[in-house]
Amino acid sequence: MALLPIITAPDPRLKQVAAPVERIDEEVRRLMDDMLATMQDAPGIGLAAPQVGVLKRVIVLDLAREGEEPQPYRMANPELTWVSDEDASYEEGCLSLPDHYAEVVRPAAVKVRYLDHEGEIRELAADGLLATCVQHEMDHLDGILFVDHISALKRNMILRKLLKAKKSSKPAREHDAAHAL
Ligand code: GNR
Ligand code: NI
Repeated sequence: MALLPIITAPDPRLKQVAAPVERIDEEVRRLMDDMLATMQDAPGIGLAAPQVGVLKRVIVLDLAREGEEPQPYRMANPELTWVSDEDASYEEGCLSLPDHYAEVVRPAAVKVRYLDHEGEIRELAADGLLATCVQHEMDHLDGILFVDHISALKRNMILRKLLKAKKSSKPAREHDAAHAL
């Protein structure tokens, strides 16, 4: 299993709509496994393919804590088949918006239909953090980040800081790279 580099905002690839997977083959299975390894290493509880630069409708999730039995979900072409009327608010983070957090309101419970790593159609009923996380991951497939659900004021504050962080870290990396030659 390989660790894949995680893209951080701002990046145009995080704003694009990902394409459905046509069939679950070895390539998709490897992507799912590499994404799970990348997510666990980060560490995170979910990861969407666009975050590793692959514009396919593939997400992975695992809410198990360290020391607990892993509970990995591998999903291709996930679709919401039901959302609750009731909403819930969670403080969300995102590996593509490092070190920034905000309360996001979403449906409290959902049902998701998807293809698993064997190409079987499955349906997951989720509530709590799992419901939040699966909706957060599915948003990535449509180019939506959690900051798109909060006020423009908070969103722009976070995006400005990330842009600044990117600008100031780039020359430093080139400098390091030059010395490594
Ligand atoms: O690791 C993650 N934690 C998290 C916490 C609250 C709501 C959503 C998430 S998903 C995030 C990993 C990530 O960026 N997935 O796209
Ligand atoms: Ni995210």
